[in-house]
Amino acid sequence: MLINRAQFVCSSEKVSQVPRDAMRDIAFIGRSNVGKSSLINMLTGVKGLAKVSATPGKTRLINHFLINGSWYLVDLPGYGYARVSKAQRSGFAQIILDYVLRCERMHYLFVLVDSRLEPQKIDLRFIGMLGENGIPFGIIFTKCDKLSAAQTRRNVDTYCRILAEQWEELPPMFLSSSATGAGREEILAYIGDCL
Ligand SMILES: Nc1nc2c(ncn2[C@@H]2O[C@H](COP(=O)(O)OP(=O)(O)OP(=O)(O)O)[C@@H](O)[C@H]2O)c(=O)[nH]1
Ligand SMILES: [Mg+2]
Repeated sequence: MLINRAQFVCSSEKVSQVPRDAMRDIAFIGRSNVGKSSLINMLTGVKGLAKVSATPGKTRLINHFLINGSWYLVDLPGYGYARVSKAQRSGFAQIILDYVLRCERMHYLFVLVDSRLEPQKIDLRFIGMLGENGIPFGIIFTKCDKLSAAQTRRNVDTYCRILAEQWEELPPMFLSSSATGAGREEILAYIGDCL
């Protein structure tokens, strides 16, 4: 999959406002600050296409980016943002649930998890919810430039072990770094297959 053209189309406050055309969405979700927006910029090769911030909670809306005039990359708000109330933090915002569970445009979802951390409860709950609802998804481990390859591998193995306790079949998994571009080819090839 080659990306020749990437353009911002719209930010939606609600699922009722997302584009209504027949093109498909490939969406990115994960905890606030995990690197969703950075990954969209890395994949498209367009710096600043999706707004990145060191402060969690930057992306609050559903952002559609039209790729090659024929499908969309979708940047979603993060979950688990620490500066909201505890009740909100441990739950998933309605906008996320509406889009992920009910928006028929969504063709495939990538759940981003921070490769540096041990499996986080909120990610496991989110992944569990996707499984229970039959949502097609893969996992992208982000910020792989931050640890040694061996340590990243150990963390991914731990993740697989934890998931295998609940699931017979593990989802597709990818390692990425928006800083080095690692994972770009694999992720784009997989998206190409999905579409
Ligand atoms: N070293 C490194 N830093 C990264 C990488 N990806 C993202 N970051 C940094 O992590 C911070 C958060 O990145 P964002 O892309 O804004 O994260 P997000 O998941 O979109 O965050 P929200 O929109 O707040 O949910 C920024 O400071 C990025 O520069 C990566 O692969 N490597
Ligand atoms: Mg973001």
